[in-house]
Amino acid sequence: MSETAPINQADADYNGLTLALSKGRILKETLPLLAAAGIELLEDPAKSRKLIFPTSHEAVRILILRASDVPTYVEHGAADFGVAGKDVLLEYGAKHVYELLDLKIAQCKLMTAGIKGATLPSRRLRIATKYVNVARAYFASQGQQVDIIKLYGSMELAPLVSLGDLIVDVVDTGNTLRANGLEPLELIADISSRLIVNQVSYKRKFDLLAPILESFKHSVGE
Ligand code: PRT
Ligand code: MG
Repeated sequence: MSETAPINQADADYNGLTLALSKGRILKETLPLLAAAGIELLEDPAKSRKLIFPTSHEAVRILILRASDVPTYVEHGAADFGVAGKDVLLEYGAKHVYELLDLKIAQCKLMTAGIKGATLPSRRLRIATKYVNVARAYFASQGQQVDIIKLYGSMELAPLVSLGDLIVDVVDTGNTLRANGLEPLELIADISSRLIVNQVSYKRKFDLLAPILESFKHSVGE
């Protein structure tokens, strides 16, 4: 491992490993796993407008993306590996990547939620969510046809202004639901973040990847 990162980490013909992460809780909870694998950010992404970050590991650079873009970068090989919530993988599908490891971080639950104590109407329900595919599949599995209203965020607001009868969202402490007079209803899936790897990179860059994967496995107790 060299003292300073080589300057070619931002080059288009970069030949090392590119790791895709998202800002926020995934970045925060992935940092200790990276440190254990000898990978440290040289700069704090929270204080930078950069999107490509060199690391202390000369063969690893990090991309900071929107959480929902991580599987796309890995699928297309723009990143060799990445960390993505299972909710994102379920929603956007990630058929062409290897889901190698449950990192057991950023844990939460995908749930339905609605106004506390409210009785649901007997007509076809309207579901406000950014998880349109997950929601459709879940209600179909319950034998229920629903209308989906696609949102990009702040799902908790929707039922309060009659935009939908229920929401589908990830819930951690439940504080956000409670603060808005909502309650969690049905569990759709337990969620944690997964390590995903591009299928070609897994073969071509196995020698570079293997020690990092081993370290991650060790860190999460597998
Ligand atoms: O924020 P952005 O639109 O860019 O994307 P994002 O919201 O998907 O990213 P981020 O960083 O917020 O979440 C990344 C991943 O973390 C998600 O894909 C989940 O796998 C996981 N995760 C774990 C969570 C939560 N816990 C969580 N609580 N993602 C979002 N939340 C939200 C939740 O929707 C609620 O609105 O946080 C809010 C607070 O939750 P409570 O229940 O603790 O109040
Ligand atoms: Mg968010």
